Amino acid sequence: MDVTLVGVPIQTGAGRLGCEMGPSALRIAGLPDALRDLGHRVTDLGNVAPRPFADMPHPNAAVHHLAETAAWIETLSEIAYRESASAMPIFLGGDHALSAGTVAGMARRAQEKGKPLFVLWLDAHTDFHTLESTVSGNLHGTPVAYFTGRPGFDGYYPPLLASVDPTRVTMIGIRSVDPAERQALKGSGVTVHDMRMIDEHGVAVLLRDFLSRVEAANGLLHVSLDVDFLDPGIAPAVGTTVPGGATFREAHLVMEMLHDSGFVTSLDLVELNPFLDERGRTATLMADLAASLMGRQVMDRPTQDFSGSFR
Ligand code: 6HN
Ligand code: MN
Ligand code: MN
Ligand code: MN
Repeated sequence: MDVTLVGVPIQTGAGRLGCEMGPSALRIAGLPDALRDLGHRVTDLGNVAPRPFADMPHPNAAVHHLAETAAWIETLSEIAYRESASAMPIFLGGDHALSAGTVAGMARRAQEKGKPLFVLWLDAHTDFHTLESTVSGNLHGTPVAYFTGRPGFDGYYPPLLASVDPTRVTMIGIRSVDPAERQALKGSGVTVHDMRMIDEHGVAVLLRDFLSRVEAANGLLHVSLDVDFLDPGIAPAVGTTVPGGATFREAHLVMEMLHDSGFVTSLDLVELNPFLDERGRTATLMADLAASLMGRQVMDRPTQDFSGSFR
């Protein structure tokens, strides 16, 4: 498969510094070579930069770095749309605000192909705030509201050229939802599978149901993997850890099922903050998960870890 890696060193959507090092850490963890070893033709665009921006105040005083984040979103929407014409784009984040752009661009691509876009949101959080409802002001809490076309972004984020039908968005791993998000999600059509659903049914049942809907609709599928989907015990390198996340085995199973489905057309790897990592273990795990999604069997993992070495 033709794969395009896009480094997205955005950190303005997060509440603390460090995500801008994410793309480097994912590369150092060996992701590009792991994909090449699987037989994919990999083009790495390197790290991209947002278009120029000017100050943009918002009535919600909590909101910070709005102009820079909006510039990123506009640039990424263009890149996702452009690159998905000829390859599967994999976005190396960078905080989760980037998905407002990548998913918007993929929605445009899907529209042009006359196919529906489905989104699998693997996260502890629902990221369903608007610019008005966010309390932290951290814009990584807003991408899903934006790309599903909720009002409240006009004049701030770039105009949405194609939106994602909320009934085609499924979230798995959820365990931290703010009151305003909970309210807005009710009746929105978004499918929210919290950790209890995983405990009671197993992640495979939930995912199989979603994948059968993608298949029935012959859709495109965008996967957005937030580091905090994973349990902080195995993935400490994220600014928004929440206890009780997905295990190594659950996460790999999700990736392997996604690979087997053959439906995934674009991927975000987001929220990795290498400043908070322990000897690169979270970066390595994220790279391993991406490799599983791209076809590596968990039993084929290298017995020796070459990540970080020259070879
Ligand atoms: N993420 N709901 C919280 C907030 O600040 O709005 C957390 C957001 C987390 C963002 O998961 O990418
Ligand atoms: Mn600042
Ligand atoms: Mn997130
Ligand atoms: Mn999260």
